Amino acid sequence: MTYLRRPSWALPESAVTDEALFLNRRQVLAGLGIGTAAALTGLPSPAQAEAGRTPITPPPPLNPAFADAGRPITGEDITSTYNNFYEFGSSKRISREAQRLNVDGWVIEIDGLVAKPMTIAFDDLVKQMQLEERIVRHRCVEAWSMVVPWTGFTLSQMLALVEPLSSAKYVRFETFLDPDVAREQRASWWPWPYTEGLTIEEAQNELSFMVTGAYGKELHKQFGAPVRLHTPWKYGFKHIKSIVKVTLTDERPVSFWEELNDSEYGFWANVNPQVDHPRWTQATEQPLSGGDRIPTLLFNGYGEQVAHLYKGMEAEIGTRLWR
Ligand SMILES: Nc1nc2c(c(=O)[nH]1)N[C@H]1C(S)=C(S)[C@@H](COP(=O)(O)O)O[C@H]1N2
Ligand SMILES: [Mo]
Repeated sequence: MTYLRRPSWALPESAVTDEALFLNRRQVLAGLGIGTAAALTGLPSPAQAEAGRTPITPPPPLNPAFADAGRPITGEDITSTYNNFYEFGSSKRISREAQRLNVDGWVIEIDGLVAKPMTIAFDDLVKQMQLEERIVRHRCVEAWSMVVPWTGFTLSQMLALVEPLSSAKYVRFETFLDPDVAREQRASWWPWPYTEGLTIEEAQNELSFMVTGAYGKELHKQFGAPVRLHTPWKYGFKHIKSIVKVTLTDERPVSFWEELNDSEYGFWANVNPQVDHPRWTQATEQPLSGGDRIPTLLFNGYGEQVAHLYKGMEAEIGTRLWR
């Protein structure tokens, strides 16, 4: 695919500036006793943004290993109106625009180096998976963070369905491509569709989660309905939304952000407070709920589960391996 370099105004750096302004405004409003920023900015109200998603019944059990994220859950009104979903625009305020997404009859293709490739309706896939709820931390590379109760199933369960061959070394994910629905996909400077990738070992790890719900409801469209990835030890851009295709391969996939700028958004993207982004510090982060910045943790605090995956790569800490 050919595309032009994205214009400088679309750089995430400007988004970071917006973010700081937004958070300050929230704090100011909170100080004045005025509810959410949305009330004054003409942005979608929480009720509008959350509309249309029905509660999941019966509620899937909370996995006791993920019952406490060590920080409070971030309000749904905040997380559902402050999103990164560039298909619908490069601002954080895409929750209303994202309601254009139609998830009825969603189909997922799973192919590549597998014994049983399949094209499966999302509804049929979910019925075969054991669902659970997990409360986990999310750290965006732009240095904001949140805690969300997601529901979904482990990626390893889904991979077991298709029986990966021993030659499969990586898993590549792809988001839908539909410029009529997602109008930013008409802009040629982005390498659409959005893609991401993991090693097979990362994909098989218990932390790699296919998210199909949030806050006890079917997944909000702006969160990447009907299904998105969550790998909580990695920066948020790995958490690809609205997945239509999963391919097992022996070649390391080049992801959307890596293709745009591999010196800032590498393949590994493990959260590491010691390796700054070229344009800002990663030592601390701003919770979306407001308040003071807090220290960022190595692997976002999930090292116990995943550090072993990177044994032997220690010498390269500080290089792009860890970005
Ligand atoms: N398809 C797609 N997936 C995506 C993105 C995107 O723009 N398009 N943004 C990523 C980034 S940078 C982050 S931080 C998270 C944001 O998830 P949230 O909006 O649910 O908080 O989604 C990730 N997944
Ligand atoms: Mo992000």
